[in-house]
Amino acid sequence: FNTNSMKYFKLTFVILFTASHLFQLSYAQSSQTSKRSSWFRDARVGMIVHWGLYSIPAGVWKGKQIPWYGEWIKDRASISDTDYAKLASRFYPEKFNADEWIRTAADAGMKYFCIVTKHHDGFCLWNTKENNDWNIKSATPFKRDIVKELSDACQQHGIVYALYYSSGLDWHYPSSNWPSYKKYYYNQLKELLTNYGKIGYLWFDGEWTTQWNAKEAEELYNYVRGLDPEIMTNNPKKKGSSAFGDFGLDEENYSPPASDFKTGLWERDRLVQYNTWGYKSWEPWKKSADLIRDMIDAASLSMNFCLNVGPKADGSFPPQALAILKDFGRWLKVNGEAIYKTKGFVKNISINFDCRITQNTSNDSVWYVHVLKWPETKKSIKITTSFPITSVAALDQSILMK
Ligand code: JFZ
Repeated sequence: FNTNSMKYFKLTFVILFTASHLFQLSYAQSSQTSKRSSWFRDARVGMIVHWGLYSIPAGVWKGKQIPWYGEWIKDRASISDTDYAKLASRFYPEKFNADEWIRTAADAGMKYFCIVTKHHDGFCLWNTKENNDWNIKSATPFKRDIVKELSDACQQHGIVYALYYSSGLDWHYPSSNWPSYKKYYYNQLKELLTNYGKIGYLWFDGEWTTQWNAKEAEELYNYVRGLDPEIMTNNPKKKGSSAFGDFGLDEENYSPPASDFKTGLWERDRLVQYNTWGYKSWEPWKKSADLIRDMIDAASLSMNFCLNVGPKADGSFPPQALAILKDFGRWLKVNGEAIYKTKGFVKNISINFDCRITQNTSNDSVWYVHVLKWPETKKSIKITTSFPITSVAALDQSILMK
């Protein structure tokens, strides 16, 4: 090398590095305002469903209540591969009706619907060609392609369809053999992104596993955007961050600090039962009012709110979940204007009460004040603004939250 070629080499290297860095940044930044994410920013409310073989034991194994997430029961109760595989031959959800599920979601005010296509147990809810012994078609007597039926129903009801996929963690396909696993899961993602209609976002999971790293995550993101340039994904490097990919997740039990929500797009996920995403027969249920307050708080931080429901093994929604969904529907029917197509982080308004404020995205001069707990009779709510208010109106006279 003479000094000239050395300089040239170094310079080339620096330029390439900067370029790829800028490329990622422009992806991340553009998603906050781009047309690609407009459905996500407008929607504000969605639903995610964890449903699979783990819904059969529903949190109980050999007569014992197994703590923690129901979808983790194979791990938490140390169930052998053989015993777990036996669940597949029992999976026959005779009450499953995609149209009914999506109608229920739409009536509850949900604008998007995410299905767990493959959780950590590796079992696939669609007819994959990549896995011949461990999918709904090959391993269960049910045989119907659930991912397809839900896709059709979402299209029918005008609901955005989204997919969760455990990319980093698979107890069935040994991800310890990374090159082989990678080929396998890349092919599966291609199936999911080509055969199931328009997909709003892909939710990756399992980024804490040993084989996972930043390079794999970036490659994955570019691969998926290559298959569908319009798609959004959560951050495949770290779920609880919006620094990469298109949005970050504020998952129950794993909330990032509130200051993080100021940049990037976010989805807050909350559970209808405590400590489980998959249905558990014995886990207590939350109150609708608390979940609705969570949703309002999310909207006031410009975040989406996604409600998780775990259907029963027979394909029906538990009655407690249906009651919560009904409350969401009733509330959003009256107050939806203050949630959908709004933004948060409203400045220049202060209130002497426990309130959250949202602002109409298409009309900046409309604000919504959400009173989380209605004041006792004699107290009054004082709103102070740095600008004159021309009119004040209530969206609702009767109050659901007691
Ligand atoms: C993961 C899954 O393990 C869980 O079963 C569920 O599907 C949920 C949506 O995602 O749960 C985790 C696990 C680890 C973290 C967050 C969520 N984490 O370390 O931030």
